[in-house]
Amino acid sequence: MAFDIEMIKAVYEKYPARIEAARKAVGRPLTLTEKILYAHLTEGEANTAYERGVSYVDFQPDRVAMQDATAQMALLQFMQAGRDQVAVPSTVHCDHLIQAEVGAVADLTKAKDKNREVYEFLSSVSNKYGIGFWKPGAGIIHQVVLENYAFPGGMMIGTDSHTPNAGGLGMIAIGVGGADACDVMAGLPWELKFPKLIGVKLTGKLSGWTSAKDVILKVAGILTVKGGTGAIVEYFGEGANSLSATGKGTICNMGAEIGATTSIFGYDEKTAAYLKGTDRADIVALADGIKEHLNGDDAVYATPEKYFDQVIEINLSELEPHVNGPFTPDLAWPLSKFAAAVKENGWPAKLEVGLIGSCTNSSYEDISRAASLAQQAVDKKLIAKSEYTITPGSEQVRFTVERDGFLNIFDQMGGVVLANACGPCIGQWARHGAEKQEKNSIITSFNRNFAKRADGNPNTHSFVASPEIVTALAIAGDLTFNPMTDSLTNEDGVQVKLEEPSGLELPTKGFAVEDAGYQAPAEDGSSVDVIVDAQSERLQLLEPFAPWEGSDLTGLKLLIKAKGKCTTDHISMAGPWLRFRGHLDNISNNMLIGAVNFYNEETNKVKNQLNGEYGEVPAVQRQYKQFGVGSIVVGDENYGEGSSREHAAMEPRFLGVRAILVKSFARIHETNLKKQGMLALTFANPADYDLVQEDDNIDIVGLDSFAPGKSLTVVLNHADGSKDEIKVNHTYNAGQIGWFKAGSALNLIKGDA
Ligand code: MIC
Ligand code: SF4
Repeated sequence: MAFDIEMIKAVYEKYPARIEAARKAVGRPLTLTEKILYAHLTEGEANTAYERGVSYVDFQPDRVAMQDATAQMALLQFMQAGRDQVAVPSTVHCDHLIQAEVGAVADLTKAKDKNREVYEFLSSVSNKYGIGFWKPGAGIIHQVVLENYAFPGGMMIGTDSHTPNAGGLGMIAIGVGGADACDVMAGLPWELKFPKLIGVKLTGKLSGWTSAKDVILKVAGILTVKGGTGAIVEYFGEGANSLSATGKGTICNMGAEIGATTSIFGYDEKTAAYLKGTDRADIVALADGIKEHLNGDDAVYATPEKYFDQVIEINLSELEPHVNGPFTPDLAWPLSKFAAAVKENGWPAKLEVGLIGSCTNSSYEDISRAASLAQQAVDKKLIAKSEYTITPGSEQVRFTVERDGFLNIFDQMGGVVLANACGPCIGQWARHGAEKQEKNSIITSFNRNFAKRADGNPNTHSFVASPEIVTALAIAGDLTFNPMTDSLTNEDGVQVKLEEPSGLELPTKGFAVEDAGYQAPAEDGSSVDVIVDAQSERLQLLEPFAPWEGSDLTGLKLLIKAKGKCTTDHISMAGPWLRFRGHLDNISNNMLIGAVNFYNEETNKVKNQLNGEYGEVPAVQRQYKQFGVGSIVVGDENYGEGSSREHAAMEPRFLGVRAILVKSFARIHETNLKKQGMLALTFANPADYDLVQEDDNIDIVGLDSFAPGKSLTVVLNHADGSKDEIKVNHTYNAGQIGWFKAGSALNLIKGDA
């Protein structure tokens, strides 16, 4: 489990020379983001001044992390790549497949039994190829990575969109699809379009009810769910240095909700304290040696407008607690305005459940501050009106907060401790009564709140706030309660107020754990067998996708024109479908079932153009496949927002969809489509979305001269014999066009194995 100090040393050794060369190449002071990126160029890449938002650059990440729901597909691809061992330190974390029902112990036992086949597969592949394996119960990927592997100035990719959590410790950590992870584990460079840079200057200091979570809730309100697309967000200023390392992690984690490539903080005393607290003083010793490279240059932070593409300033001393939602994480309400919003919009004011923890907010600081409120509830004879759950992010945190008495306090307040796993955050929640689809409200300290995400009920209004606010609102059982101003009536009929929360950034007695849940791989895994049962409904070996046939694509049927928000949760739903993440054929039965059909405003009901009847999206598409008819999916803005799950790209590819044509894409999803050999296209004129009609037969013309920067033509042949010819754009570079032609990126790697 030990992090690789030799690897970190080797990374740091490269820093001075590389930073000097980079500074020379760009001819000006550097941001922290640029330093880390330039320090991680592949050996062959000359230091040139890369153009932000334009140049594709090859990087050499130091680590790869995968979680169980995405690792299955990543590793099924890696198994085809023809390598004996992974080329960089990599880990697998079993966290997504554990369903929350009654409480940690029972739920974990049940999950181990139900998911045995998948865990055995992941554990044996890890063992064989030299990958560290974190067993179910060990914790959620991002928390375990923060505690064990993240280091300042490092670069990591992870098959989960919240991988940026490690930015709290000064690492460039980026969420990717499994195919990208597969490349890096196979020793290939990792390609990224050089990002734009957003600077967030933090001044002042947090106090009272406000916490680090409120910084990102506020930023989400400013930038919206697509405002960070293609950009890295760098935080700096005295306010940044005042935040705990785990608080910084929370902010970086939720940068995923604004579509940012990643977010990052510089190395400071809080980083060092957390590294020491998690038994990594030797990293501190090394980092101190190259300190000046682990922050942006002073000149950059003095006049940030000159160096960042956009600058936002937030004064922490004036920041109010926020509540964001429902249904989207960027609908930001300062606490003082939230009660009125609840009333005006008719959202259910009665709060059913408050859920704290998850990968976003389960640090020692979060738990201790929430527990200070729970303790007050007990002392002041307040009975929590809502149900209340606590999801620890790792066994180390859980063990420590239990030792320090916090779990006992939650217990007295009626809270239920769930397993160290994703649970309700990803719809792994057997919420009793959810099937009745009643209108209700919940509030979480998680990061996402898309419709149906937590419990499958489209009428659950889910809000996001800090663990402190979640706890206070759960005690009140009322969304319109403002703990800063309002009182509550206790069991004796007395009016009482909750005092400001208080807590500790790090445990005074240090962290402790009995069994962290780590399994090291075999030194030599060549004799380890990986077994995939051909009859399995959960795992299926992959068959390569067919290469491009060499001609234009004509006569494509419109499968669906998706209206409005179409996240990866709409394209490939999680919750009950997580069980099929290792079986492409079976999981394809959820393809686009959550997307809203533009023509009838319904989900999972599209016109089958072969017989004119309406059917479920996967079934209609399977019929097109059966008859060898290609199809196309049309979508709106920020298509594929949210998760890194490449199933959202592989399912349409597998079922014979030939192209996805949208107003704009979310970054990870666009790359996932390209990797799987799919055409990912955008309307040159977004208004052309309106020209697409339900019965269209669609041609994509110009593929014989498919080239970087050159638009293609789409012909919409309408049912009445008329047609529209429109221009569509793409962002494929030469290498990516190679993936399209070969049928997938993997087909090319195999070729050179
Ligand atoms: C999520 O938060 O949506 C997930 C589940 O962690 C996903 C990964 C997945 O779909 O497996 C993510 O964020 O990438
Ligand atoms: Fe798990 Fe939720 Fe974090 Fe995703 S956001 S890794 S589902 S806890």
